[in-house]
Amino acid sequence: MSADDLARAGRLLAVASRPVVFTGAGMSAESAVPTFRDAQTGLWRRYDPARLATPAAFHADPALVWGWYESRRHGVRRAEPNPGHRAVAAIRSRLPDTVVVTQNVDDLHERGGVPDPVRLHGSLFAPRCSACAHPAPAPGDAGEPPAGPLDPPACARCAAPVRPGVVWFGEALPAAALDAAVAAASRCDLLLTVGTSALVHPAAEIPLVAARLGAPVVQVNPDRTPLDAVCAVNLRGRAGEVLPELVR
Ligand code: BV8
Ligand code: ZN
Repeated sequence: MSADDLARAGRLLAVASRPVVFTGAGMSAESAVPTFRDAQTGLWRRYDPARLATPAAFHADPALVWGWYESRRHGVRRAEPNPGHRAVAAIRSRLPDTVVVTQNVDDLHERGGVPDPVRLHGSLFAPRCSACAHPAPAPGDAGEPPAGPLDPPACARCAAPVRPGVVWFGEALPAAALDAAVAAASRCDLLLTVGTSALVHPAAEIPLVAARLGAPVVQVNPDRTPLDAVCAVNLRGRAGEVLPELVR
């Protein structure tokens, strides 16, 4: 990332009043929360996350899938927001019309100072009944993360298995969240995309909505992504290092 690129991105942010910050799993990488495609830990190393994060996998083996999510939830509880999360909160406090849209299911934006991210893929902390959708209490933090399959709790209302409150592959995104994200991208005057491979749809359309309507897109990612083609400035770097520089 060149100083000139950082300066150009800083100038775009300085004149923005309605930015959208669009984040993916790379936002939490420096908080030691593995991105979706990073090597999974322990038992789940041998599973393709995209195959575990499906209704069919939960139906076939609820304990395996619930154990995986509980292991990830415990990992997030032990993680801390990184300087990138705090830089996003600084943008939002400086520009009150900022909308943060996240694909992540951790709570690090909230714990890092953004109380109201638009959550496209749900949350690890909002389990619900797999049958009647009755909200279930988020499990406690006591004890060690499960090292293997763990039977999900039963719904207090209908006794069906409780499921993670995330959007699985093949499931529709929450309509209200998707509508809010598209509306924000449609009226933003800058879209800052951070730590996403832009491979998962329909979330990956959000930066394209902004670009198509003429808003400049600034990308923060150490690697190439399909968004390289539409961004006005490409900051090749890690969120926890680049974002604090950008908001300085
Ligand atoms: C649906 C919750 C239909 C679960 C997740 C169009 C084209 C192609 C495919 C499709 C399409 N439309 C639909 C599909 C199918 C599918 C899909 O997109 N498949 C892809 C993989 C080909 N989409 C769906 O199934 C969606 N549903 O369309 O339903 C429908 C409609 C109506 C009615 C019924 C059905 C649902 C998708 C949601 C899936 N759930 N998460 C869970 O977490 O377990 S998605 C999951 O993947 C995460 O949310 C994550 O954000 C996302 C992407 O994974 P990662 O790659 O890990 O993360 P990310 O993309 O953010 O990449 C990491 C990036 O960070 C990398 O670029 C890396 O370089 C960078 N990085 C690393 N370190 C750092 C960093 N960047 C900055 N700083 C660092 N330090
Ligand atoms: Zn129920």
